[in-house]
Amino acid sequence: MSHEARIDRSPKPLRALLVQTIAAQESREQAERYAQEIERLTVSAGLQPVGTRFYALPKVNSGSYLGTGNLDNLAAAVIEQEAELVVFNHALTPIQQRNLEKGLACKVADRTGIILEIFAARAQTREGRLQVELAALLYQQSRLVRTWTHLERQKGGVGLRGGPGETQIEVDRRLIRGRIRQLEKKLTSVQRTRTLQRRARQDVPFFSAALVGYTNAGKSTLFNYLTGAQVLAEDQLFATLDPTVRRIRLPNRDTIILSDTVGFIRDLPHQLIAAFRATLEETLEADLLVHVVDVSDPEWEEQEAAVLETLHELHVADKPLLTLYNKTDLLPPDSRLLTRLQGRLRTLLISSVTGHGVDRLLATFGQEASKTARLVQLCIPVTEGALLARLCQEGRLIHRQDDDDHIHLTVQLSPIAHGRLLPVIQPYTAAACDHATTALTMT
Ligand SMILES: Nc1nc2c(ncn2[C@@H]2O[C@H](COP(=O)(O)OP(=O)(O)OP(=O)(O)O)[C@@H](O)[C@H]2O)c(=O)[nH]1
Ligand SMILES: [Mg+2]
Repeated sequence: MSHEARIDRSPKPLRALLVQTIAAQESREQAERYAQEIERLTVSAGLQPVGTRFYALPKVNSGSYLGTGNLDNLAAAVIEQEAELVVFNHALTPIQQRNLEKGLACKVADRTGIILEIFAARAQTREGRLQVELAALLYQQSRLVRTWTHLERQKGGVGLRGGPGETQIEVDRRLIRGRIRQLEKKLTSVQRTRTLQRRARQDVPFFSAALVGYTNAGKSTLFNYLTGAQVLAEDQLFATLDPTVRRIRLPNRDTIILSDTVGFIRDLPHQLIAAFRATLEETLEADLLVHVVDVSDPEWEEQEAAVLETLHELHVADKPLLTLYNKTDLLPPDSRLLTRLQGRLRTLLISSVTGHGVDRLLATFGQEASKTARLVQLCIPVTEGALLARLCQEGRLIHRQDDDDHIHLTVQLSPIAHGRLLPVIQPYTAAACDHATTALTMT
């Protein structure tokens, strides 16, 4: 057996000690909820959390983030817990990261690094992988970190294991700049192809809705419930990365298009937004944004606000928005929260697991779709069977009445279908038809 073959390709998860600070205006309870989130992120990143240290920190220390006293305490905890990595639930500057690594004699990752690591492991499509790699490089670019191993890895991520020495750093920097340029070029070309495909898709005359929301809110569970799709829905953060699109047939027989995409998170690294902007913007081109909120999470209000802020950053905050308060099955039926949320404008209470409220959701989709739809009254000769078939396929037949020579129709069309069919249906609009009938009676 060669030496290469004996190398363990699936090493044990690194033991990660978590650090959560409590800022001056924060309560211990809030910090504990933040700590739960970083713990789940750490697990999603394939690490093994071995405990959390809390530090009340009225002011961040620019050199070591924590200040000397706290740092000594943390260094002792690293030894005690046999931690191989310390994860800060905050953004660290490159200098802070380096000083912490020296002071703790252990690798240090920040919140952005962990999120990038998860994205790197999850990205499936070529575009997704390029975007994650670009995000990771943009993050690395400013960092003189010895931990950096990016170019040695197949996938993105920031490299939590091993890394080249300091002498390597200048070379790395040049390599990073070159690689960033290369990636940007590749992404532009992938995105150009996709724009062409999208144009073709935009011709599809259906109303479209996009699910958005905080990670783990239940978007994919709802998507699967509504479409019968098999998108990975799991109790882990950032289960979904690449967008999926499906058609759904509503009870009123309208067809709409629904998409599921990556979840958002508080303090989403801006490198990720930058790298994913093209994909996100495309998904968010929908007619309606459907914001899924996990109301069983004590932090739901903050999460809702974080999503709205991200939508703002993506310049889609002025789109029609429907809010779904999800996971209501986890709240007691007489909960004050449910009563409070009931009847809020443009919101629905649902459960994607039990299906509670889904009938109202589908009815709302129908109403929203018909808001943008155009009603046309037509009178087509009975000989125009092909046109009749096309109208039934691309629109919804509301009313039909046949006489000897003509079929009188009321058809609902989406704006796009209306635009496309206009040249064909123009001669048969009700006014044109009245004229034809009058002319006929006169002869
Ligand atoms: N009890 C309950 N659990 C739910 C409900 N909706 C989703 N879940 C659970 O919540 C977890 C996350 O669901 P996902 O559908 O993966 O969430 P997501 O919003 O797609 O998450 P990301 O893809 O990570 O952004 C899963 O364990 C689901 O089973 C619900 O209405 N009730
Ligand atoms: Mg998902």
